[in-house]
Amino acid sequence: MTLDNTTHDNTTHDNTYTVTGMTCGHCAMSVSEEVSAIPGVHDVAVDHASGSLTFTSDDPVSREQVAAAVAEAGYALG
Ligand SMILES: [Cu+2]
Repeated sequence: MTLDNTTHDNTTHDNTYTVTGMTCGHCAMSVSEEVSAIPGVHDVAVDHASGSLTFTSDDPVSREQVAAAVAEAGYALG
């Protein structure tokens, strides 16, 4: 594998959202699993108490993609 720092964009993107309707750690786990399944997404952190959802991504991820993943878990973006 060749590392080419002149053409490869190593920038990671920070993403922050609010998820509504989560009541316990299991809810947070479900959301985390669905969001983690989005290609290029890493370091997903979900806190059910505050509703916070944060993750990093290799490429920009649209709100629609996140909303779809969260909906798959049974919740919605705030
Ligand atoms: Cu729950």
